[in-house]
Amino acid sequence: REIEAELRAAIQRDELSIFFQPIVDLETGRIRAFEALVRWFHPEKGELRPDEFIPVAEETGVIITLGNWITSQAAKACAQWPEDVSVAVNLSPAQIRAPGAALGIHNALREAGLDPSRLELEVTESLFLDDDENTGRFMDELSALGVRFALDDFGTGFSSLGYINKFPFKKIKVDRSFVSGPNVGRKSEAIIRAVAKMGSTLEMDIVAEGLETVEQVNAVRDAGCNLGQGYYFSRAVPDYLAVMLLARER
Ligand code: G
Ligand code: G
Ligand code: G
Ligand code: MN
Ligand code: NA
Repeated sequence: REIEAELRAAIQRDELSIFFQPIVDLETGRIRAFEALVRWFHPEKGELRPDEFIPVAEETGVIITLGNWITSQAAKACAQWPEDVSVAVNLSPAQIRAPGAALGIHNALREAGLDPSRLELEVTESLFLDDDENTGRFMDELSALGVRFALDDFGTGFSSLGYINKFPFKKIKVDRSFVSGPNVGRKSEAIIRAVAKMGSTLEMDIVAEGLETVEQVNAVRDAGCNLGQGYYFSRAVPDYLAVMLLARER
């Protein structure tokens, strides 16, 4: 496929870059982490969003090379931040199933000189539809090093309470469909509240995603979420702006 070759070349040509969106402590307002979000600045097509090329990368296997590169870049950026600020990287299912998957993560951490406890890996519910055993091994091995796992897009897939019970997640990211849109109301609020209660009992962080207004921030804080992410705080920004956001609050 043409886009596959283009994607491989794009990595070489430096057309990809990682942007960083802050994840904020809802009590203190301080940045606790940044989520790494990849962007492709195509010479002819302009800015391509991950939805437009991550699926191709997954189908063609390019995601392994691409994913290792992203983790590596994210770890290097994080190594420049204050020690209490982490970085979160999205993992595709294929990256976890690949032989030597954990090794790619180890290498990225070692190259960057980053403490594993500062890396968070985000996996979505759909990942767990197959391959339980590999997934468990991968997560246990990295958890033993101190890497933390977040269950992403919570509430969008098949119910994930079984995953929370079975796998060592430290964080739940409540999908933005619970924060804004047609399905937000008394029910969604009760669900967030229940998830947050469970999270605090299990000593997990609960992140509300897609926060765009102060009313939404207040609502999810009242419902018990301890972290928030969304345009209300900041969009994903280039690494030099991430550093400036951190400098401004310290
Ligand atoms: O960046 P955006 O804002 O458009 O992200 C869209 C989707 O692409 C999200 O679901 C996000 O998880 C995914 N995504 C963004 N960056 C990466 C990445 O580095 N790796 C993988 N596997 N998915 C990513
Ligand atoms: O699926 P995942 O959560 O990994 O990806 C995050 C996606 O959500 C990215 O596409 C990012 O740009 C987008 N996003 C981040 N904050 C907001 C927000 O406040 N509102 C909306 N609509 N999208 C957001
Ligand atoms: O660049 P970013 O990943 O933040 O954008 C995610 C998607 O949301 C894109 O499709 C973008 O056009 C759109 N978007 C960008 N800024 C905003 C915003 O402030 N509010 C909403 N609802 N959508 C936005
Ligand atoms: Mn994510
Ligand atoms: Na998400």
